[in-house]
Amino acid sequence: MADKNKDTLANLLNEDRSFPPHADFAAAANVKADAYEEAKNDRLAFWDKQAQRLDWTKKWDRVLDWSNAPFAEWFVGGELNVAYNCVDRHVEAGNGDRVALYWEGEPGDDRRITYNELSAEVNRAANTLTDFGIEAGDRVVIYMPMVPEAAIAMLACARIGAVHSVVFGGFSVDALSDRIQDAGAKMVITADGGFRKGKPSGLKETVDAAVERCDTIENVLVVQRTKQDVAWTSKDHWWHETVSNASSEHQPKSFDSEHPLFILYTSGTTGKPKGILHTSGGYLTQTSYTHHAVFDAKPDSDVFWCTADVGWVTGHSYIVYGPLSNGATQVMYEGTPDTPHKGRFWEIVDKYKVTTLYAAPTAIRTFMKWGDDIPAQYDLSSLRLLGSVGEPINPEAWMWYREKIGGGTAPIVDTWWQTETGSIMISPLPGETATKPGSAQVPLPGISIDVVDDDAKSVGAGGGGFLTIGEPWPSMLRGIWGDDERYKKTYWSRFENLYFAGDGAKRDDDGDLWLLGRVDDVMLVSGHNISTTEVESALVSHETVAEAAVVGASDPVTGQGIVAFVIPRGEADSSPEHLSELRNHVAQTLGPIAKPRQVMMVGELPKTRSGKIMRRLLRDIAEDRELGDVTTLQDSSVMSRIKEGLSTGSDE
Ligand code: 6R9
Repeated sequence: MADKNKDTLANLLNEDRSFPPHADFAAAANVKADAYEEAKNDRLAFWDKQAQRLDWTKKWDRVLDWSNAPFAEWFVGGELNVAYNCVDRHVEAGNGDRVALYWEGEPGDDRRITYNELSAEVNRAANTLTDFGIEAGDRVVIYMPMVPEAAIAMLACARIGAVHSVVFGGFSVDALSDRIQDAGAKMVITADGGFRKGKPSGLKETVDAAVERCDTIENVLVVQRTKQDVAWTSKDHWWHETVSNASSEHQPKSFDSEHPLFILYTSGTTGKPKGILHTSGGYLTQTSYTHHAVFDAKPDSDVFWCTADVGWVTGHSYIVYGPLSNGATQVMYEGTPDTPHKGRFWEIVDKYKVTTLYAAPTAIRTFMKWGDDIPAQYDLSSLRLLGSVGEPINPEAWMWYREKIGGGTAPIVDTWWQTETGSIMISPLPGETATKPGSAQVPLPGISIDVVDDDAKSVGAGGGGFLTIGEPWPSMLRGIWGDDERYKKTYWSRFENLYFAGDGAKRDDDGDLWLLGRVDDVMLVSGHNISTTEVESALVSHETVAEAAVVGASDPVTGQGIVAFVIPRGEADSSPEHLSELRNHVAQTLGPIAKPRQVMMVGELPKTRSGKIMRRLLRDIAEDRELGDVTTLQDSSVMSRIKEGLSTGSDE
């Protein structure tokens, strides 16, 4: 480094707004300040207590075995059935008539499924899987649109101890067949297609092509959703001709707490996707507890809506396992937010009187761009709590969410976690924490997080560095499927005895945590490590900017220069004066070191299916290189549109 800058990651952004929960919310909150104290006094006793939220057929002997670190075992010796916990026990408790899922199709068709009905359908599906020869431990790949059968298929696997691996319904033949092969799956559950952007979008043909390359697949179960024409092979079976005719009686077996529950592939930054492995008892304990604590879940009055796709970990933990283990009533929506019109989400909130909405910053920024008048046309007064996940939420977008969606009163929980962590790790407690726009704030009770420098030393208030997790947690990944060495190397080798999450973070003067993006994306400008998040948030705080992505492009003078890609809020103004104003705005907000070398106006940004900006591809553009791997893009044609429409402003 050119100068003696000691900070691992610069801390540039200051935010002093803070919003305590209102008194009524605080008084009725599920979890209060004493939980932190309790967990601090005895972390394992705290998790022992949370595991009792579930019904176990055999009690565990030990809460944690960490003797084979970094391979954890939680609730050792305990046995349970995950699907029983998510379905049957609510029926047995007398809540069979409660709606489990309000499902809304994109074209406007809808279904309501009670816990009684969910139980019968999960049982039928479990019997069908067994008829197809699926046994405990076998892998089943689920490649589905957002229909109730996706959740039912997951629960049916869990019920018989089969390991599901959900693959995003938008992935290509290559991506699907790689995952089937890596998991050694015996069966695929899919659909003819799903409705997206106003038309049927086929899935079956992708499965056909993938299955041709995978001889481990014996049967393919197909839900009929769009009724489009599909090719048929001897391995194919319609859901409505098999599952619908199966018995609705099924006796659940108990499985070991450490029995594998699912594999979920994450792309990682490079190379072969990693099959993140999760097991049963610990995973369900923490998803159940966090849904209860972070979303203040009141199952007899709340309507919870997590807008994630089931193919993302967020859909696993906060559509399926967390909420259903708590007996929640939920909304599930098939389609895109702008079909048939841009008020679709708010129409759904209004229709089902949604109380708790959990969405990604990318969606919130898009709504902000579409304008305040759209949500204003709907009655959103049922909303009492809002959540955010997937990326840092810019303070400006946070304020908009609070004011325009939350009526200026609903608390916002900004929840940090990963596929690997299985459940939420850092978040405000909505009845306790005075929330700050843009900060995920504090580790949940029972979770130990630290921000450290290169030498693994805590950075303290005001410092920036690497986000790490100190102690094992119940829903942690148990490894990478088939590759123990890669697990150790990826997560446990950077710092001794610390899990390294790959994210940068800082602590503010109150000790609250601010996530700063992936450390791979950090920009090195004149010897200072500058996070993408802070520069992007500074840009979004300008009234003309809806969304921004910044990257470091190599620069002969400064090492790297900051190049910003900006989506305008209203009419695009790419005049040199305006672009220069944006650059100066960043310099004024964060200091001259963070001033972008160049600002480009774009119509869209390259994103993954869960809405994360793929900065690596923008770096290729900024450095005028050929594009790298684009297979995990949500929309693979976006890059050429961005390149065509570039309008640039800089001093040069
Ligand atoms: C749940 C999920 C994990 C990565 C994570 C981080 C980013 C997620 C965030 C956040 C800032 C938040 N991330 N939530 N960054 N604030 N509230 O997104 O899992 O798809 O595995 O991604 O997402 O960079 O490391 P996954």
